Amino acid sequence: MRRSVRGKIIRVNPRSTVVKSNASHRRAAFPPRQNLTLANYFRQAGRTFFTEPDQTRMTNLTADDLIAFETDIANVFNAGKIRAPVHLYYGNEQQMLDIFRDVRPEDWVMCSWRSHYQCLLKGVPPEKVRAEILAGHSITLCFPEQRVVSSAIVGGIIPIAVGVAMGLKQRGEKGRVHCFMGEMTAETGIAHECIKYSHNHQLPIRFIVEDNGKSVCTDTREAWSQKVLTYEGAPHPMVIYYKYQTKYPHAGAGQRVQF
Ligand SMILES: Cc1ncc(C[n+]2csc(CCOP(=O)(O)OP(=O)(O)O)c2C)c(N)n1
Ligand SMILES: [Mg+2]
Repeated sequence: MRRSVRGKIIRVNPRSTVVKSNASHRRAAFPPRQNLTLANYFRQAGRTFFTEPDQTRMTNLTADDLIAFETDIANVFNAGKIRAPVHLYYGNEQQMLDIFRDVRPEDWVMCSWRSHYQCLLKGVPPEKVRAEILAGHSITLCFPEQRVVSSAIVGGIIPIAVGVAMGLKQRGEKGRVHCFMGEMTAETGIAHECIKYSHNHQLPIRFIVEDNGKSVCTDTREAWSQKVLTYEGAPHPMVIYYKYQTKYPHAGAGQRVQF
């Protein structure tokens, strides 16, 4: 275990860390971390709005399945067979599996340009996700049937996610919103406003900040001259924050491909 400025860092798997916050929003003592999934960890700590039991995972996919999917896409991309950008995940499989234990079929999953794992874990058939990626749509994958929506505009998906959550609340409909964003996006004004608005209106939404340390090729902390990012350690009751180390570049799979 290592310490961060705001709290204790816990190892979830060798490639990644989750930060336990000391923030004042905390509603209960943090449980010991051993053998806890990320979702259970946050739930027991009173750090999630969603209190349902978590046998809701919609697929039987494993971390290895997720990695194999991205490896296949990387190979196809490097072979020059995808004539559009791809943004691959790696190193956050366990956190994604944990987060999706608290995602139900009626929920909406809102994503950025990097969304292959979310589509798979929300139950879109892998061959359908693959076909869309090969057709050049990786950066804006939308599957209305499974309630997955993406936008490749930095911050673009966040107000849309808030609107969906507001709609669900106003109509009294079942379902919640899970809005994913990178750590640079989480520092933008639109993210801060949307998170504040959602909290003040108690909307059925949570925000997941995925910190790979980079905004394209720029170090996010250096860019902001900020050692600890705003939601690092998730010092907000509607935010789940996790850190991961990817082996892929921001876009593509490591080989220059001319479209
Ligand atoms: C409005 C807008 N400006 C710039 C870009 C180019 N752009 C794409 S991803 C990105 C960096 C985002 O970093 P982060 O939020 O940390 O997400 P990550 O890709 O690291 O997961 C930028 C600047 C964009 N897509 N939209
Ligand atoms: Mg990033």
